[in-house]
Amino acid sequence: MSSAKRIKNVSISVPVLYGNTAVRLTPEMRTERTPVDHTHEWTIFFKPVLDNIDLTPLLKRVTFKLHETYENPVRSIEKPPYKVTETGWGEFEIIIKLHFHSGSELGINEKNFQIFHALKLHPFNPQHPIKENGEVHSVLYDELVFQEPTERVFEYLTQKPLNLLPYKLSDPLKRDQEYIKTDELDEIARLDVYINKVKEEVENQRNQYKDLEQEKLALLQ
Ligand code: SLL
Repeated sequence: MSSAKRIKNVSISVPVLYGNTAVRLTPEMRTERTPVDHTHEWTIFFKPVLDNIDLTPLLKRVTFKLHETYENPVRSIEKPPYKVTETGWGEFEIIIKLHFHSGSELGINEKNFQIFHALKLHPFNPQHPIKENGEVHSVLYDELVFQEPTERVFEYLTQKPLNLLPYKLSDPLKRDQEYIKTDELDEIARLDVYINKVKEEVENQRNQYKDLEQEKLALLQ
């Protein structure tokens, strides 16, 4: 059997975490090379949820594309841990790109493995308790989904216990669209808070309106 053969009706899901941590720069953390306008130190990272998962047989490197205000904005990391630590003053979007080894036996279309992460320096979720050292965490869960993997990929990824999901391609021609399933739970939690705020506000306005109506009636009497 050739290792480029695909295994039908199977997808392998690799749970991953990506995101950033950030802390305010203290005088002790500064060096003579730290620009004076920089206020924070942050780390952006990408990793499988399980520590024993080794993606290096598949992953050639991970690049983190920073804002162009940074020198050499595209940072390339060849081996785990896939992370970049920097200092700065502003928030921006970081593009995390997973570059897979090519080769028909892997059958992976690498240009589709891109993750966009909004770097957070300041607390952004009213539901997150503030950490004692003021550290901000913006970490998201996602899954790399290998649909109908080749036998080679299947072999790499099933050496350790993983999630095996039954899977059927809705459109075999669109194979490369669907590697990354975005997790929106964090966003939903944020929206929930705002929806409750809006509900409260509507209730306040309604009460104010009632009071005004009563005043009006009193004045008319
Ligand atoms: C903003 N649109 O205005 C964003 C851009 C860029 C942040 C933020 C590092 C600068 C450097 C840095 O913090 N750039 O190293 O010179 O908020």
